[in-house]
Amino acid sequence: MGSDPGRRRALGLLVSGGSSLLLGGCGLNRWSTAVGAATQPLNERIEALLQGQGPVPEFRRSQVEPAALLVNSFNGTPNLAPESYRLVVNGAVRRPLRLDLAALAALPQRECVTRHVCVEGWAAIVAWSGPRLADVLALAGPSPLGAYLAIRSADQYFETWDLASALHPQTLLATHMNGAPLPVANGAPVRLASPIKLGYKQSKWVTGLELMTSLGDRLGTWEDRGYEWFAGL
Ligand SMILES: Nc1nc2c(c(=O)[nH]1)N[C@H]1C(S)=C(S)[C@@H](COP(=O)(O)O)O[C@H]1N2
Ligand SMILES: [Mo]
Repeated sequence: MGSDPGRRRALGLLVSGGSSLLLGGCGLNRWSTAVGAATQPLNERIEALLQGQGPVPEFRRSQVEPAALLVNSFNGTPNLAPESYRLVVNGAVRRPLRLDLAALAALPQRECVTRHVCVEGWAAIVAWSGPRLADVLALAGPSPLGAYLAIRSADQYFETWDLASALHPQTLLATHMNGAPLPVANGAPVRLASPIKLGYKQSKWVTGLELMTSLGDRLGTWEDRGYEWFAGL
């Protein structure tokens, strides 16, 4: 942790009102970017309250929009061999894991037909399927002190999430999209998919999950360049 927590808290209280209450779940706003990490703990609590933990209404399978989902990759397209793929789950857990694709397929499979929203101004209804992220984390025995999740990807993309959003019942580690195996361009073999976060939170080519008790210096590939951290929808 870079900054002294006492100081962060004080700054957060000072500037919180306008930034988090008025601008709420918007994808990008310069005000919250400017105050950035200083407001984060309070922002997060307020956004979590506004959002609640209930499931988002879903679409019908007939409503998926395959052509509307634009590929958005910033660091090339890693090709992960399915046989040697392992998902590392570590950090504040009792049982660090290295899961292969068979282990993920053995978990209960969910399908969520939800809207993917990119901050760049496009959206698409997609049917994602795979295990719930919550079920994968549960296998590792998360510590009660775990509060954040760091997500590493094979293209060096990096994300951090609040644990409540990671445990949301519609947050999946998707291995399939629109009824077919996930295409490489969309993150095969495993990507995050969730209707409660903007597209840039939804890491493709996920190789590592680390449960953390506090956020470190890096918040995420885009967040570290000023994009909003919570990025709730
Ligand atoms: N590893 C990784 N994940 C990523 C990205 C990326 O460049 N690398 N782009 C993000 C952005 S901005 C969006 S909108 C979605 C796009 O997903 P898609 O390419 O499957 O449409 O992936 C997100 N996850
Ligand atoms: Mo995006």
